[in-house]
Amino acid sequence: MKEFITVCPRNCYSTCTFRVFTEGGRVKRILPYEGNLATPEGPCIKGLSYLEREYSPDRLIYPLRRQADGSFARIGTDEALSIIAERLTAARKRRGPHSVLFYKGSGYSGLSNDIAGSFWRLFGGATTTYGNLCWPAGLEAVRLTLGEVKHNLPWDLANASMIILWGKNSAETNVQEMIHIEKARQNGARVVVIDPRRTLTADKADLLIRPRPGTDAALALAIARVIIDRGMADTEFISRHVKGFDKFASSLEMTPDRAQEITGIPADEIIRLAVMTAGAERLTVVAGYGLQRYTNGGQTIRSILSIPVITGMIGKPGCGFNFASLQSYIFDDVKEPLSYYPDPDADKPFRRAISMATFGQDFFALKEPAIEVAWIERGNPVIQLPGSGEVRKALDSVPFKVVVEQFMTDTATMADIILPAKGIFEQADVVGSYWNPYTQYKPRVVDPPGEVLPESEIYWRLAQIMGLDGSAAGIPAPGDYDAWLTERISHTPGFVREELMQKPVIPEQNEHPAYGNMKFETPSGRIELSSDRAVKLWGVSPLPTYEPLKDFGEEHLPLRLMTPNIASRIHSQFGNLAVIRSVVEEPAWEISVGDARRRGLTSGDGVRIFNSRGEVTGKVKVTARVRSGSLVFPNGIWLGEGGGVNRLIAPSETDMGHGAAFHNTRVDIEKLAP
Ligand SMILES: Nc1nc2c(c(=O)[nH]1)N[C@H]1C(S)=C(S)[C@@H](COP(=O)(O)OP(=O)(O)OC[C@H]3O[C@@H](n4cnc5c(=O)[nH]c(N)nc54)[C@H](O)[C@@H]3O)O[C@H]1N2
Ligand SMILES: Nc1nc2c(c(=O)[nH]1)N[C@H]1C(S)=C(S)[C@@H](COP(=O)(O)OP(=O)(O)OC[C@H]3O[C@@H](n4cnc5c(=O)[nH]c(N)nc54)[C@H](O)[C@@H]3O)O[C@H]1N2
Ligand SMILES: [Mo]
Repeated sequence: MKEFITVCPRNCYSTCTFRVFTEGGRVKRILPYEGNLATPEGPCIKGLSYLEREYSPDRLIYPLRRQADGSFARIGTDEALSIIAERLTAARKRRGPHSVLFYKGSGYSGLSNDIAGSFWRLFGGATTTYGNLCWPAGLEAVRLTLGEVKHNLPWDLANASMIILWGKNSAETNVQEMIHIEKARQNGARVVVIDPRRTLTADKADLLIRPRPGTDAALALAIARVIIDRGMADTEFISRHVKGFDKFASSLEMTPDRAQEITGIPADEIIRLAVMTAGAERLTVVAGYGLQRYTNGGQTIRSILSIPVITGMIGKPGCGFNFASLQSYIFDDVKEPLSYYPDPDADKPFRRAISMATFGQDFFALKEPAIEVAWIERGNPVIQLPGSGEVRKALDSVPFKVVVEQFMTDTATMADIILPAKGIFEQADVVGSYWNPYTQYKPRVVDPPGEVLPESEIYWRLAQIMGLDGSAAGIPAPGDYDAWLTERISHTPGFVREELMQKPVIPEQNEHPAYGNMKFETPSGRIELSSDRAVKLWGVSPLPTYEPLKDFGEEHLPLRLMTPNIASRIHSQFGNLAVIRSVVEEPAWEISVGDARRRGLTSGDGVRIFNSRGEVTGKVKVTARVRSGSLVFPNGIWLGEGGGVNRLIAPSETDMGHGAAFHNTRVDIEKLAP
């Protein structure tokens, strides 16, 4: 058997390194790679399922074309590309390049993704999206405060004496982080989880605090106030490194009593937590992404970040604020979250952009030219975008749609032509991570099955058919792809390319502890508790504040809908595989015991969940793990399996960063007539 060291390119914190073995040109085995200190125990169940995913009988391996009766039939690659080229050229000729929509999701990470951008530039531009469904409110909050988005090495968590997992469910969404949290616990650290739900992560913690969803800023600001009032702030650190502390301190009207009213957490518990936090020798606050998917998400993250700042827990081992660390992206500038910043119009006239968070309404507001061709890759917008009812209508109105996909997803079923997408083992690439500090090389391990082409080759061939010079535009010819990749990774100082091609590498410029040199890339060069930039860019207060959630006319509905991520999937991926199906329960709508009793619901009942946007049906599960006043259903479930939660979710942006405020949603639930 031949052995390779490779990496999982999914949009996930862990970005696990693993060893893969091939024999006779087929993938045979997957084993851990201990050399990556962040992910030494090997991939999760999804990583192990790549054996099945690669050879799944459901995988799309030939181009398909929609027939008059709506079904799909196989066509040749040349024919498929010729039809697409013709439609693209015709649309551009008639109404200009902005009549083509290029939509990319987060389904695959790697430098090769840049080739799509090269193609659409060469084409003359396109209509595309700005913002991001995932994390931008928090990214922006960290950037406003600390200047850059980075944190200590993942295994440095073991040095913390107190860890607050604030709205992060590592046991499901970053399983590898649990290794380092467990080490910290063995070293005597206290672990606190703050989450409205009792999560699998909470089961492993010393303390669980369950605020009402969307109220964490009130909790954080009350904690800050107690710390300051009791003289427990680190005044020396503050005077040397922090801008706006006095303003912040005098703005703090959030008493524990007031926070109790807002969050539902008893005032004395808030005071106890504040004292424990301020007394910690080495505090690391790990904030997840779920709690910034609200209309107040950015301000919430700024409020939480104020705690390690006023206690001087920045720039030291075992300390810090872990939201994301972008230090492994040394070959790319993580363009998407940055694309609006500092200049939202930098890319004009190349692109006309609509917001991802409000895709449906923005689409219909587009004036000349209307969209004639849509190209969708690496994403499943029909179920993953908020307001998915409008999204479907929008795509329905597009005369010609191309979807590049591995499986027959809900989005792929809307295509006119489906091009089969590459699997993880079929093209070399370089993959960064927002948690794992290593930059990683992903070798080509096997040939693609059937007529699968990587996007780089699809674009190169299309350019050829359209009479465009792909090579000059940075789209490598099929035989030149490896040279293209090598070239991309050859000019970065402090980086050894040969080493990278053998094993994961932590770039020399990785700063640990993060911000250890106490230089902050903010306008003042200090940590900014008060930020003029926040006012200028996003129209929020210069200080962290608690802002009540917007309810979009649904105030009368009693339950808040939370749609977290689960261990067995990455969003809408993996749930179709037999090995995954064999270990997970059917998804159900989780409700608290009290809320269930008031409605006469028992586990297993058929239910209807509704608000003014529409309704979804499914089965209910009554559980003490959900807080009263909320309803929980995972995102990423396919329509045929009872998914479609995003139909109930209003398209709306977060307060900063152009994220999607998925969790503001209010709903009610009732039993279906038997
Ligand atoms: N297995 C698996 N791993 C994944 C993913 C996946 O789908 N599956 N997705 C990857 C991606 S793209 C992302 S963005 C990350 C997301 O991973 P996480 O950051 O963990 O995000 P979520 O699951 O959305 O939310 C985490 C927790 O926030 C809680 N939460 C929701 N609202 C609030 C609130 O108002 N306050 C507080 N305190 N907590 C709240 C939820 O109950 C949930 O337990 O995971 C990545 N890793
Ligand atoms: N209600 C609700 N909705 C949410 C969220 C939430 O918390 N609640 N979370 C949001 C978040 S954080 C995220 S990141 C998004 C994720 O939403 P998307 O970005 O749409 O990602 P996925 O659902 O993972 O779908 C990715 C698709 O890419 C395909 N794919 C994989 N590899 C390749 C490849 O190499 N080439 C091509 N062409 N395709 C490939 C996969 O088969 C899959 O169908 O969902 C968001 N939606
Ligand atoms: Mo995400």
